[in-house]
Amino acid sequence: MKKILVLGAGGQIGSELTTYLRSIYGGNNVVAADVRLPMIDAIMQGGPVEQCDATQAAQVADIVKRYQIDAIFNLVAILSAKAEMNPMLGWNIGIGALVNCLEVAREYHCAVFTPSSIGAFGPTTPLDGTPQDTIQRPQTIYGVTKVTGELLSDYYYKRFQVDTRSVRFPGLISNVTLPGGGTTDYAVDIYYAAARGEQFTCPLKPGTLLDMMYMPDALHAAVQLMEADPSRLIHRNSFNVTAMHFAPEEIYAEICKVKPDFKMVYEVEPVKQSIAESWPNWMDDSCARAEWDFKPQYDLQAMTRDMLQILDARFAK
Ligand code: AKB
Repeated sequence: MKKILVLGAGGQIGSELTTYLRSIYGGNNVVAADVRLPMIDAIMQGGPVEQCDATQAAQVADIVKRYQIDAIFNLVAILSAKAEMNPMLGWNIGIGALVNCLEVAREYHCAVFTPSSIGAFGPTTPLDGTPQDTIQRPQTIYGVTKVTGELLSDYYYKRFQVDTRSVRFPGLISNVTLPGGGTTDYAVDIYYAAARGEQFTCPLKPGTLLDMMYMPDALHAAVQLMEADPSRLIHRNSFNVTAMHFAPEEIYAEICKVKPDFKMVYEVEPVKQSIAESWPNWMDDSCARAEWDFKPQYDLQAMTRDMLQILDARFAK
């Protein structure tokens, strides 16, 4: 990758991936694009910025041509719980951006990374040790877009040799930009509540296991996969990747080791609960480890210490 375009650069992943990519490939070689400007200062000041509605093919093509882009990180999506409120919006944004990226990539010879998700699985998937290749019958529109994305990306690779690669991200925990509209968002919100000294209301039942990952591991995984030796890749779209899995009471207990007065109550949100119950408890990511050496650094304890240190410092100001 030499000239990179990040679509959805203002979102939860994009706002950190852009800075990470610029630190590796140089500020001027990473174009940050989003439908809404301005984005955070670090992005606005760290390199080129473009306003782009990724559902408009001409806008994506124009940026790719002008900057001679050779790799696109397509992060445009409406997350699971929000997409259930407006399924057609979820479909049109997710698939609209994806199809445009793939077509532009075919014409201008770009590689494409489009994250998939644990949302690509459903209740008939084996939920413990979810295999790399298994049943994928999601019951959310978000999941339907993710499975479609995996299939289309593989199709463009086989049919047109577009270098498409992807991971199935679990819930991502981060402290720069809030996610918004996801089922796993509670695992971000709980840290903000703890750092602010507030009681946390958990939208999922005790015992609801979900895969999770701290953002630094997710950024590293995305770049590592895109730089991986293609001759080692048996799979492409998409690899299971995970770093930890826990239920609400487990992340709460970990936070209480640092903040013993922290309080959590449960107020279950039925849409989120039913989505969470249809997703894996934990995935088997051995293919990612074998084919491109995926190896996350953060477990629940290390992530909790880091999140609270960063958020405590921010809210103390
Ligand atoms: C969501 O909860 O919708 C996302 C995801 C797991 O893809 N965080």
